[in-house]
Amino acid sequence: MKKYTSVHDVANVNELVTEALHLKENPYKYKTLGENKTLGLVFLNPSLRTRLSTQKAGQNLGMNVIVMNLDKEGWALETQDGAIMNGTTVEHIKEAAAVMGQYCDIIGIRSFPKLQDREEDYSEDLLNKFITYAKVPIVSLESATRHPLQSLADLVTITEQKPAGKKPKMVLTWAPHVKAIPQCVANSFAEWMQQADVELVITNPEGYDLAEEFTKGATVLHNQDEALKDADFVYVKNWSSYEQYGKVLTDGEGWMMTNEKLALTSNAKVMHCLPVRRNVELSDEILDGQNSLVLEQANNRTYAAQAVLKRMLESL
Ligand code: AN0
Ligand code: CP
Repeated sequence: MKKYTSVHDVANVNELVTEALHLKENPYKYKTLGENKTLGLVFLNPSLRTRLSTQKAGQNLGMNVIVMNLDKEGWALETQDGAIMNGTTVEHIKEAAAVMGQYCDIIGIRSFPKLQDREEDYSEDLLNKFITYAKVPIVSLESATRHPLQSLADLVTITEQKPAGKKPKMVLTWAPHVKAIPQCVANSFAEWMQQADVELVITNPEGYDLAEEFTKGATVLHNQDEALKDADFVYVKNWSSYEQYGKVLTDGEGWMMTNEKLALTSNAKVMHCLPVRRNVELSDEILDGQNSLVLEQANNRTYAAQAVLKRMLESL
């Protein structure tokens, strides 16, 4: 595997999920595979889970891991081709990525969308330039439009938790938030669910429909109660508008997941990628209750990352 930026980079999704589950059983089985290999993790935005789980995944495979908070500790990065750099940017991505590629055998990068210009964000310019100039395998740690390590961990969790002998009904529901949040997690989740054996229903207020390239094949409903009926899993997530790009259009009153909403489902398991705003997106009673899978999802991040890194190490 030479890059991991979306589900389209995965030759066989089922095999990758099985690999992650095997690694969960035996995390140190390949502890010499990454010997003398360096994993660089580059962050342009905050992170708890991605940073720690991917670091741990590399260490479980015997890799040396370097973490760089490029936004705070690096030189201000220029990405524009042909830029006259007489302003605030100090270093061009051409040199920065090439240099990091010399120090690292595999690089992970996190770079959120700016949520100003839809075309710019959805072109994945920074991620693509990084791939071009670093010249080593690149793992997305959440880019402008997707979060594929999260989605793989989510699919691993669903595989572990799904009811036997039944195609589960999965509802991805929009939830309220206090600020503008990327569409990445929802886009990526929808894209991965198309490859899984689930019935996918997406529910969000009017004006919050995701881009069709991610949702085609799914049922999209603007009535949350109707969508939640008989759900086996509910994936809760906020995102800002794709249509009125990056905007928060409503305070989302009535969209928070509560036990009252859960009563409409088939005793659904509740998922969220974290970090979660308690009592805004999800109620305390759900997060502290029996139906929450949020900690299992976070735990599976390590084995999802390990499965991806193992594939990359094998193809170096
Ligand atoms: C980010 C997002 O939703 O894309 C990261 C989640 C993994 N969340 C926030 O900004 C709160
Ligand atoms: N879910 C997730 O990616 O969390 P972090 O932003 O803390 O890495």
